[in-house]
Amino acid sequence: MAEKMLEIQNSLLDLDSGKVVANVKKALQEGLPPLEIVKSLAEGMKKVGEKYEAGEFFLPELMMAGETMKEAMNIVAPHLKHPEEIHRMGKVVLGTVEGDLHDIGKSLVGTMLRSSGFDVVDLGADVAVRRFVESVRNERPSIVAMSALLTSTMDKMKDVIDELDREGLRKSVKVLVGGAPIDEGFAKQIGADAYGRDAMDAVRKAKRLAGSGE
Ligand code: B1M
Repeated sequence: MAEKMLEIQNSLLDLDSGKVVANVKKALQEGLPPLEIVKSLAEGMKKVGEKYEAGEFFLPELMMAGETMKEAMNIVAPHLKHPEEIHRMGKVVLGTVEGDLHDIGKSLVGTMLRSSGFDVVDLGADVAVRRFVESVRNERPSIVAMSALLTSTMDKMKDVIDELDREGLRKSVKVLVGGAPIDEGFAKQIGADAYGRDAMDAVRKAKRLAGSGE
């Protein structure tokens, strides 16, 4: 299994989307756990990020890897679902905050939440503060989940919380935050209810917030 997982990671690092798709399909056919495939893709993406930081990759490579990751996730996602459990855990409104176009981690969190039984309303990336607030008003979720990947956009999370407060909606919803620059301390500082370190931790925290966590 470890070898297959490494193949998936390496094909993503090689920016060979055809090979990534083929490797993912093959892994599914061979019965490898879909969750392990997702973890391999996320690990591959992390390494792509490291290459970018080391000056070995540039924006076009990042974009290519991002698109490939999404394509691969679309193939794996249906295999993660357990239809009989869907919608039992409550509703989550999810999005990447305003000014921030990074949506791979957010989508991964959404996929994992869905496969754990949450009904996820994914607002996408670059979601305006007002849109989060209106969605809380209209969708009546039990959790609003926000992702930020840029230090310049993370404060938008506080703007959403403040706006929810002003509109009298804060008490009706729990706030879950995450993303590379976010940590427990920041989450506390802005008044969020929980911080998710990664997609798995986000599910764990969402379950806890929904009252059925470990
Ligand atoms: Co950008 N980017 N990017 N980028 N990018 C980062 C974030 C950066 C750290 C790279 C770097 O310089 N080292 C840096 C931010 C620096 C900072 O703010 N401190 C950066 C920059 C600067 C930029 C631009 C400004 C570059 C430019 O234009 N000059 C620009 C900004 C555009 C904008 O948003 N307005 C930009 C653009 C892009 C691309 C479009 C090319 C592409 C995004 C494609 C897409 O998302 N559709 C991109 C990418 C791919 C990255 C890196 C390389 C990888 C991000 C990623 O997808 N990781 C990233 C460097 C890095 O992270 N090492 C970088 C894989 C993903 C699975 O992980 O998103 O961290 P991640 O999600 C994790 C956890 O964080 C967590 O769970 C996920 C998985 O377990 N998590 C949550 C995320 N959301 C959560 C929510 C939760 C809980 C957990 O609860 C709700």
